[in-house]
Amino acid sequence: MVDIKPQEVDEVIDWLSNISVEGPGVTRLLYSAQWIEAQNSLKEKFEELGMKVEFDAVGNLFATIEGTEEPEKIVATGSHIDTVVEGGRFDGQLGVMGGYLAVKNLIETKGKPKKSLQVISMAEEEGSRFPYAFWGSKNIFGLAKREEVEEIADTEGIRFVDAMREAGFDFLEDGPKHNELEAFIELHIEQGNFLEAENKAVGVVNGIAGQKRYDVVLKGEANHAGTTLMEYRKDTVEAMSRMIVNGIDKAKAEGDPLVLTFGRVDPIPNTVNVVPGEVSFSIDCRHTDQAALNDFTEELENDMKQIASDMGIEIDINQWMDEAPTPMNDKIIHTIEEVCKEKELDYKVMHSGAGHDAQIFATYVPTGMIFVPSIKGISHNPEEHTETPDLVQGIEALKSSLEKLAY
Ligand code: HGY
Ligand code: MN
Ligand code: MN
Repeated sequence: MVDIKPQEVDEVIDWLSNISVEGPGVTRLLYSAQWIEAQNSLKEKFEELGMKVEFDAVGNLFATIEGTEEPEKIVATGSHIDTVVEGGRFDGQLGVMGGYLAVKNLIETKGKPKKSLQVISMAEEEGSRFPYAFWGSKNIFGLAKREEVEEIADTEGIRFVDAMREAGFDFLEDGPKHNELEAFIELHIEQGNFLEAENKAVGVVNGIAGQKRYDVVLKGEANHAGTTLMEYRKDTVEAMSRMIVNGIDKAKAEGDPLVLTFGRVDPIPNTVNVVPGEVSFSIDCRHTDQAALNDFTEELENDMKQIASDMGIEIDINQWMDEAPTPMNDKIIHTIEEVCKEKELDYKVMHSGAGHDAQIFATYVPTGMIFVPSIKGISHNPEEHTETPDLVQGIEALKSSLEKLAY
C-alpha cells in the first residue's frame, strides 16, 4: 500500500485555501463567490478521479465511487467547505481534502471498493455568515426548517434565501436523498491542545460537546457623553459588561469542560462621544453534559434579565442554536482504534469541545471522528496550523478506516 504523499497534502490544502476572500487567513462564507468557486472546483477534482459527483438542492456536494458488490451501502467521509471569517487553512478543509486524498489513494492502490465510498463537501457548518449553523448536514437529514432561515440575513443585510438562490440553490423540496449511509467518519483538526500537550498523533473522538448560541439585544438610551451625569444614564454597554463579567466569572467557577464566549459585540451608534443606546452581542456556551449546560445557561439568562431590570434597560434574548452533546458510535470508534494500533499511531480517545457535522450525522448513521493535533490549540485564526507529517498520519488513519469499512 502506497502511503499518502506529504507534498500532495500541502498542494491540495494550498489549492483550496487560495479560494478565499483576500486578506488574512481563509474566508469562504456560505453562498459567497468563493464558496461557489470552491464547490465547483471540487466537483471537477472529484470527477477527475472518475467519481460520480452531484449537488443536492442546498449545495452539499456528494462524490461517490460505486461499490462492486454492495453499491447501495455507502461508507462516507467529509466535512464543511465554509469557514469562519479570517479562519485557518484546516478547519473543515482538512476533512474534505483528506477525504479526497484517502479515496484517491484507495482507488489507485486497491481499485474499486466492495461498498460505495463517498466524500461529502458540506455546504455550511460554522454559522459564521448567517445566524444558522449546520445548514449542510441538517439538510442531509431533513432537519433544517425553511421557516428558520426565511427571515434571516447576514450583517450586510443580504437575506439568506436571496444568497442561496443567487448561488443557484434552493430549499430541499422533496426531502433528503443522501442519508442512507453505512458509516460516516469526519477527519478534523482538534482545535484544542490536548494532543499536542500529550504528544499524541491522533485523537479518536468518543463524543461532541453540546452547545447553545444566542443573540442578545439591549435597548437603553443614547445620550450626550459630556452632559449626561452617570446616574442618569441607560448605558447598554455598561449593562452588557456587567452581564459578561458575571457570566465569565461563573463559567470559570464552574470549571472545565464548560466554556462561554461573547464573540460578537455591536454597540449602536458605536461613536466615541455618544452613550450607547443599544448593543447586540452573541453568546456561545458549551458543555459535554446536557444537564450542566442547561443549568448554567438558565442561570446566565436569569442574571442578564435581573441586571437589565435593575438598570431599566430592555433585553431581548434570542437563542438560535441548541445542540445536544452527542456520543460517537462504538463500532466506528473501535475501527479507528484498531487502525491506529495497526499503524502504531499513538492515539487518545477524547471528547470534542468544538461542534462538527459529525454530531448531526451521529443520530442517524454510525459515526466517528479522527482528530489531528492543532499547534498551540489555535483555531478560527489565520495562525491555525498542523504539521504536514501529522496531517499525513490523520489521512492515513482515515484511509485505513475507510478501507476496513468498504473493501
Ligand atoms: O464553533 C465550532 O464549534 C465549530 O468550529 N463550528
Ligand atoms: Mn470551525
Ligand atoms: Mn469545523
